[in-house]
Amino acid sequence: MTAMTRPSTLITVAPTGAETSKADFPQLPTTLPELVETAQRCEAAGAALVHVHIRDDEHLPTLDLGRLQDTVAALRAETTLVVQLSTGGAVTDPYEDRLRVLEAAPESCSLTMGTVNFGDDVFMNPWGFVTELYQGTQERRVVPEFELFDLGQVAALHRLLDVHGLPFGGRVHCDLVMGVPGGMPGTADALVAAVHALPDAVTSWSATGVGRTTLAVALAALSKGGHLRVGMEDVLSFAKGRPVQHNAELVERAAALAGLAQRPAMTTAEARDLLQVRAA
Ligand code: KMH
Ligand code: ZN
Repeated sequence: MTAMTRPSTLITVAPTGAETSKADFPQLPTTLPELVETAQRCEAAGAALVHVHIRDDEHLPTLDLGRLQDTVAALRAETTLVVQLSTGGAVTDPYEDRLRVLEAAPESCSLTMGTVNFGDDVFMNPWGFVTELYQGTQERRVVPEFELFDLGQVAALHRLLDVHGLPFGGRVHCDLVMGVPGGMPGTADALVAAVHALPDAVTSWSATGVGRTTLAVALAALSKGGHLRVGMEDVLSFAKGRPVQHNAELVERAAALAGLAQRPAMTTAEARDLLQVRAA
């Protein structure tokens, strides 16, 4: 009998986001030293990729290019994590600032495949912006992670790949962002539907469930062979009545679930190979 080898699990940590305020949640990492400390602890706990939103001196979301460059440099110096900058930013960020994120030369960036209601706001990603950003990633050799908030965005990913070809590196990695009010629900049924609709060119996918959908989505993702994203961008409660104290707690739990599924957390070297990011 031959032993069956199971692939390992890419754990992405999204430690900060753009929506939660420092005043409401002081343990949110918003300064560069806090972000670096968080990244180091999360790497030790099993994370291989960090999805980064940064804040200014007032702890408000910013896409300031100098700060982004300093952040990429610090994370590269202090961790071996794959560094992914958010091009989503905050719902108020102008398109020009979101496009300029690529100038900070991350290995990876997020790229959302369409406009979606986002709670009481609207997260704007019209087709022209999506294609301009995608072509920018191809020119600058940045590996995009396609963020999919609903099934319509999966259809848009088919269209993008058909019209503009494969990303830099040749791999197609997606992240299902589930449970956002306005997007697809964070359920196993929705996850299965989205996974079945993915283009054949997709080589890997992760999923994250916002808020109380976090565990249902993580368990469904592992069952369907997907990878995991966790972090305080997406969830602030570890359990009912128990706020998250540190992003590493969420990574540790994700790594434990992946271990139970016999698909342990992958190393950062394995993540680089999976995503085919360019050499730093
Ligand atoms: N903050 C949201 C409006 C991304 O990082 O690309 C967008 C977001 C997605 O978080
Ligand atoms: Zn984000």
